[in-house]
Amino acid sequence: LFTAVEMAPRDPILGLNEQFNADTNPAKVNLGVGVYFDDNGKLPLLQCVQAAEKAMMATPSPRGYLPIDGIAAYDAAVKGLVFGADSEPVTSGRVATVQGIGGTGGLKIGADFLKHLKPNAKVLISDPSWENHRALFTEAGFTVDTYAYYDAAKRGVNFDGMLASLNAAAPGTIVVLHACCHNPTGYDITAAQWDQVVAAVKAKDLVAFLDMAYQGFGYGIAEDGVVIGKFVAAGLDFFVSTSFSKSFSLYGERVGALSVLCESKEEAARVLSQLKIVIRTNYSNPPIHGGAVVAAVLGNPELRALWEQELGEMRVRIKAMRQKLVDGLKAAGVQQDMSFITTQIGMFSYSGLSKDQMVRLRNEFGVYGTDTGRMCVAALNSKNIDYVCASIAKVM
Ligand code: PLP
Ligand code: TYF
Repeated sequence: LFTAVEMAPRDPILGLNEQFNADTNPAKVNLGVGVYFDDNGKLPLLQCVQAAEKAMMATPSPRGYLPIDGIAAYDAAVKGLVFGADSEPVTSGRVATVQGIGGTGGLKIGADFLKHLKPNAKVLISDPSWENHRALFTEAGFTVDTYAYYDAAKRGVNFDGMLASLNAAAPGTIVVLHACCHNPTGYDITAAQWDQVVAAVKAKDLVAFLDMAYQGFGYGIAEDGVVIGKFVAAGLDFFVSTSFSKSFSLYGERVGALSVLCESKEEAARVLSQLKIVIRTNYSNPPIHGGAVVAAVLGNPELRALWEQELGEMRVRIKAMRQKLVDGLKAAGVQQDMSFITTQIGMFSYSGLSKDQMVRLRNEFGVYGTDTGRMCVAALNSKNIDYVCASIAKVM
């Protein structure tokens, strides 16, 4: 039966993890996968999460099936975070939100629904993008192409190219946009540029699919959500996937969501009914724990404040590590101006290092980043920063 099955390539990022785990170099540093570690190199278990879990354990609840679209309080909390609790889309009831298995699950529910809705549409992702965007939309049956995004020479976004790509897209094309903290480059477009993107999406009748995997890691929860308001103000219907993997440090609980903004409450009810079919035929209904924790935190003013504080601490620490990286590289003798690292935002830095340099970093120094030169600055800390800087300086 399986003789003709070919060996599939490893996931480029998760494959690196395996290689890192097998590395015996005691000085090794994993800047490959996008995971936030604290200054002690530990994966945080947020205080707000611990407090919510403690309260949940004090009154243990039975584990019946959840509704297909998940915990109602969770879905409501997601709507509030994404659109604003008192926003018109939420109060008018024209947002359909379903709990998803991580942000990836939210993306896949949206992709499967879109395949029914627009079977012949093409999908555009940024060049480059999170690799799973291409794989996920391809597996959902779409032809996936790219829109211009990264400009290596300029160390920033090729915005004219991005706009030209969008303006050249056929009506109905699905455009996957990183709402904030672009993965992998770390370069976001400005608020004024977002206005132009929104205008292009509207003028060309494109379908926007916003991926929000890092809300709160850029400038703050509300600040990072500003782009959503721009699409709402333009009167567009669109998709938003949410991930709490990073913002709650709940990676393995697989907590995410999909929200679809519709024209009316009645339309949202019809869309929701279709999203439920996608879910029902894939995994029936989502797991309880992660969604219950997030709903408990977001639904309690004290815990929510604690979450915002802890998320703020992660955000501030990442920014401090960016500055330390710039300063450390200079001190280690790197001649080139590396200050672009502090103009990037979120968990990643596109370092501009070549594949050869990244391979040397890995093999000679045990410093792991992707072949594309992406490094997770959220995994730097006061103990490994000097070693990382010295290692990069040697390969440069
Ligand atoms: N979208 C982007 C841009 C990401 O970087 C990630 C990474 O985790 C995801 C989606 C998926 O998030 P999750 O781990 O919650 O599935
Ligand atoms: O880009 C990253 O590193 C994170 C983690 O298939 C990740 O988004 C990487 C690969 C993958 C799932 C998550």
